[in-house]
Amino acid sequence: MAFEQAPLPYDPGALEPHGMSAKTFEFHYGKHHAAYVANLNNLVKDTELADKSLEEVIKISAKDPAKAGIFNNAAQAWNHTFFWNSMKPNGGGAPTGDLAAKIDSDLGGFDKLKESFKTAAATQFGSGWAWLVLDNGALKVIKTPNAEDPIPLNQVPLLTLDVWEHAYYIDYQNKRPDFIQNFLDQLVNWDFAAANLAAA
Ligand code: MN3
Repeated sequence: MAFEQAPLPYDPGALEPHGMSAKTFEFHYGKHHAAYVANLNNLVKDTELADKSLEEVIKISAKDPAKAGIFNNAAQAWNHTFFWNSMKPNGGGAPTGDLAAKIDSDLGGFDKLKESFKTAAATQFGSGWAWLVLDNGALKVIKTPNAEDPIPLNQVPLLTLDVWEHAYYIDYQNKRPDFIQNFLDQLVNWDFAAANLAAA
């Protein structure tokens, strides 16, 4: 059974008033993300990986340098779906409830989390991702290069931001810090992170 690209959790124009254009979704979801899924299906066709879950494919291929192409496309297929869900129309604001309490105890408060996240996202040299994860029960902000994600590290991803240039070039050109700031101000979906924490 082939892997499928999950539908967007909102209309492709829904984030346009909040700093991410329909044009970006046309390319980022419609071309880049779609290509990772198509490439993955081509690479695992008629192999034992074709019937595994996407998470299993990521874990198995991460350990095998001969499967680097499969890892890159599987992880990018997963990461993008997770990224779309890390945003919502009228996002931003501050976390509440258990997530807010855990940010206070593990990371020293929401302002410190935002600074760490901005630094991780801005200092990932070249392509990659910034993440809020649960690592051995504690919240942590990390960055990963290229397709890499927290799944093979046995960390639980709670939230992510794509900092590949293709994620922001249409709307922000070279200004990655403005894209990161807008994500935190207008797009980030703390309810998604809270649900991931509750399920962990
Ligand atoms: Mn991307």
